[in-house]
Amino acid sequence: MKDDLINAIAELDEEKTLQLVREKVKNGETPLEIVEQCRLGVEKVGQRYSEDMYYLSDLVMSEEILRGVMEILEPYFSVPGFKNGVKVVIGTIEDDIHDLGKNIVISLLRSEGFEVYDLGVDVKPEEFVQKINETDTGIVGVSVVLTFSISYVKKLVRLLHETGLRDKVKVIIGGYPVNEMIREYTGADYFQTDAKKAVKLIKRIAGLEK
Ligand code: B12
Repeated sequence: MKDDLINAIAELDEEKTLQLVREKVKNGETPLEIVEQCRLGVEKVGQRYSEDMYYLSDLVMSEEILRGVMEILEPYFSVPGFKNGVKVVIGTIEDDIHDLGKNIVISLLRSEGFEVYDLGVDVKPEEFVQKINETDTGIVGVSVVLTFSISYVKKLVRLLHETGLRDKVKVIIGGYPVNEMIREYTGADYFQTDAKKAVKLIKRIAGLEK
């Protein structure tokens, strides 16, 4: 993978980033390959922020750049004419407002025909449970990017047990910090930090793929 796009984002060079994205699309790179390079770029922004090289305003800038990228790529995640009949409830957990990753996963799921209920950001565990009940959905995706919000995912799983829904719902968590340890801690069924693999996993859970 070439580093030009990763570096343009890491340097917060909006013009160069958008130009590179347009070029890459023209040259036949897939939207997912491009998104992955962008993700690595914003990861560098995050690193620089933790090392006090960048300020909060720079994180905001990286968000703006990534939104511009997604505007260019959106038409390539086109929604097909068919629905695959599987519902997914998805949202970013309580106190967390990071939604760029979640929105990428949603675009991909919709492009595969899933019916996605997007609860947005800062979603309380109770709201997830309410939506799962209301829509009779068997798959819930939870995005958690801030480590201090992880405990709310655990609370969501506990609530699913308490409301008798646990056996009917598969819980998949995703987001920058998640790993097997966090999956185990929260009681979720699966974790995935790669949007493409996440969609494959959800298709498998739904019985659409082996
Ligand atoms: C952009 C950004 C912001 C933007 C968010 C914009 C937005 N609308 O999302 C803004 C500026 C608002 C922001 C604010 C803050 N941020 Co911030 N932010 C980032 C940054 C740079 C990039 C995040 C991002 O969008 N990545 C790109 C996406 C595509 O990647 P992703 O989220 O990992 O998603 C992928 C996968 O994880 C997966 N996935 C995602 N969701 C889901 C869901 C499911 C179900 C599945 C299966 C898969 C999946 O698919 C995606 C595509 O591959 C990160 C750095 C980093 N390394 O992540 C810091 C970072 C996450 N932020 C951080 C912090 C501290 C904050 C603030 C607290 C800063 C402050 N002092 O106010 C606030 C918190 C606000 C809040 N209450 O949530 C820290 C978190 C540290 C921690 N341990 O919790 C980070 C890691 C930076 C750092 N190194 O310190 N931030």
